[in-house]
Amino acid sequence: MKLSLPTTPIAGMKPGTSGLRKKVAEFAAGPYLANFVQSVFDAVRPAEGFAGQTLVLGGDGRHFNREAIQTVIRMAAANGFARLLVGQHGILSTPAASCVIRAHGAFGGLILSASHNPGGPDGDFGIKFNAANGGPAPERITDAIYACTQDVHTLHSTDTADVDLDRLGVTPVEDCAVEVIDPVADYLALMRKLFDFDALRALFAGGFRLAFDAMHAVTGPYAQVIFERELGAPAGTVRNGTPRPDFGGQHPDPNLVHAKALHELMMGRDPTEAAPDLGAASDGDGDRNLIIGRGLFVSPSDSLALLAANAHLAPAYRQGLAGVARSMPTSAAVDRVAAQLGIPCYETPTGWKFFGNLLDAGRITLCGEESAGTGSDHVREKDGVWAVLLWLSILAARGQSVAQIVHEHWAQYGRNYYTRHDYEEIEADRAQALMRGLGERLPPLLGHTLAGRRVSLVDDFAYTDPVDGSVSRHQGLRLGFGDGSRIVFRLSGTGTAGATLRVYIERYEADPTRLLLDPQQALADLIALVAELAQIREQTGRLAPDVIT
Ligand code: VG1
Ligand code: CO
Repeated sequence: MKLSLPTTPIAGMKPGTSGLRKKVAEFAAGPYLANFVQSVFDAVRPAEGFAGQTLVLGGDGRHFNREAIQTVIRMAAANGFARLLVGQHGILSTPAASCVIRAHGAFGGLILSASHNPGGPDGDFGIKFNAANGGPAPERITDAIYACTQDVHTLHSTDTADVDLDRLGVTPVEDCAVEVIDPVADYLALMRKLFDFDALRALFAGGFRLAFDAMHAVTGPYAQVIFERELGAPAGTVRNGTPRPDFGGQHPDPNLVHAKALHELMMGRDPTEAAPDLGAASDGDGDRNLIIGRGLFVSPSDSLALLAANAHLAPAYRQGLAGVARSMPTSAAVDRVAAQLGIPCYETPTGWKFFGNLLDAGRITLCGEESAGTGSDHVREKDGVWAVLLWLSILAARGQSVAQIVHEHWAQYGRNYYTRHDYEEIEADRAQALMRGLGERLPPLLGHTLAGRRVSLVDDFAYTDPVDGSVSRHQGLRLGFGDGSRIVFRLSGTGTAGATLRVYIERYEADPTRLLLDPQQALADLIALVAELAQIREQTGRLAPDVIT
């Protein structure tokens, strides 16, 4: 029986960089989740309702995933959807959800994930709405959802029993056909179209070794099917491949701190195993990729540039790229490739939702972020496993090591030395004060010389979407120098405790004798300048960043 349940609005449900993320305890309390889900439906419901429409549903398997899915199933049915496609065991990686939405002409999807945030009962939970193009809702929609959360008074649900998420097949819930689907099938079919699986099978048959760390998160099933079953990589290629609600007690953020074991292995510091040819890892919901060659970490910004320069080696991109895009704090390495290729390069605010219009309009084929996200027009999300397949395709075609390819790239284009320093869980007030202080101190520096460089740009980045003209302001404080160096400050929009300050530092080097420095050394003078300008130690008490990438 359908139920209409009264509720009252709950404050603070404003979606951030990528959906709404809160502590599990907050999400699981009372009608919190239901209020948000109802608000999404209220915000996106067409005049004719959801009759005949399909909704895609799945998550990254973290704590509270299964319970949340049952709640959403009942609410989607009561709100009038005709059909629900739910990943078996409640699993759908973010890129796979995007793929399923597109493959089945769905109205949209709800993805249950807090992505790279910690999981488990004390960790984080999250939810985001993706539209019919398969991409994260643009700000126009997330603003509308937020407005609805402040005015939600009735929850539509049912009193039906839980759907068995482990068994493939269709279960009716009220008038809605709830179909539990294989979460890998559509995605695998798409990857087969984009890449030459025979060439990749030959690569592995020739003894190529990949270490893929799924971090006990959602990519395990995808990576096992694709790398081990389809491409013949030996068993054990995929590590930590079983999704766990607590991610095995680890933090599913593929960076050098949380993927330390993989990094040690690739640097040849694991006494039990020789370094493989390629090391890769993904995050909680499978949209990020970490790439490490034998003895060489590839920064995500460099990886984006390298993929852009070599994408034509994979069948899907043989015709070349229409254009590329990167988020503002991502290094300008890809800009150099775009200039060489004679294609446009767009600079967007942080967060995948800003790439959607460019992809839909066919203006770009490839895009990425410094935070280990890379993707293309095959879906409307960043895609970790796809990025590894593209890297493998390039390695197979060129027959060189990761290090050789990277070094040749730097020799041709020069190197954008790059680092990101994260200060996590700073008290929110202090972080705001620090940003306010910077907002006041930076503008008068225009035209001055700092660290031997002339300050040529100071602003708070604003973006005008070239497709729909929408404007997004306050996307990060930028300090640019005449020689192309940059420092960017912004506060994270994905955290759930306090505030995280991200400082992005970049410098371009063309001198062929100075391409192999340690980035922290190569950027030392700019890093010292950051300390002086931002007064991080004085304002936060922090002596060093929590994470350096
Ligand atoms: C971070 C990254 C951003 C990324 C976002 C979602 O956002 O910086 O580039 O798009 O996470 O990634 P923020 O606001 O914390 O800097 V994921 O893998 O959490 O969906
Ligand atoms: Co993610």
